[in-house]
Amino acid sequence: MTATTLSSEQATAPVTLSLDPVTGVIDPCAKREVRRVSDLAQMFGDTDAIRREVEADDRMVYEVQYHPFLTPDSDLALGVSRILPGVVGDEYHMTKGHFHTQPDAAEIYHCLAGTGYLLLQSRDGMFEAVPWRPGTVTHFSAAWAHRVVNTGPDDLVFAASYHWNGGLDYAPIIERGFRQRIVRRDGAPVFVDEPRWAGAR
Ligand code: S6P
Ligand code: ZN
Repeated sequence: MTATTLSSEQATAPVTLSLDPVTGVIDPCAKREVRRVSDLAQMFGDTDAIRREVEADDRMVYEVQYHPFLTPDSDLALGVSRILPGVVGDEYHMTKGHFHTQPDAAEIYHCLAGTGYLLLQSRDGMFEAVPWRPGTVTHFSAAWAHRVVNTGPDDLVFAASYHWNGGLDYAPIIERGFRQRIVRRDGAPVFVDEPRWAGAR
């Protein structure tokens, strides 16, 4: 193999940042977003609980810190999400969930702290729930919508390595949701079928 030397024009300087696996804080952080109960009004199932929560204090469900490592030849990015423990109604806190619109926009999720599930679903309804604990790493292609659910007593923190320009499609999730929801029954997580998928194969 021949060694290749990049010219100064081709070379892009490496970038290093710090990530606290417990708090999910990254430094530097280019952008931070907070998602509250009202932002998830189309995702959680219990509309009365959503209304009560929004009228009370519309609390935070999760936050995401992003850092895109944009270079002339790469759009790789890091996103670190921290999902607080808790429920809305009896449904555990979770991310909205989305597909990527670019067919080659795969993603890797790394669980850093907390416990829960990664829900994966294809557009034609294949469904998988991956149990998650610190150290679990899951790769999925753009064919899979992805949502993380925190079923534990502590914050669930995970890092996402993905393509900044991969495109986000929330519409199928708003329309029909995932095939199963995770609810708290007698203090423990239980999977229940989503009625909008009833009768589907
Ligand atoms: C981006 C990646 C994550 C999520 C974040 C919030 O492709 O999957 O950074 O944006 O976990 O999830 P959501 O579903 O609210 O965008
Ligand atoms: Zn994604």
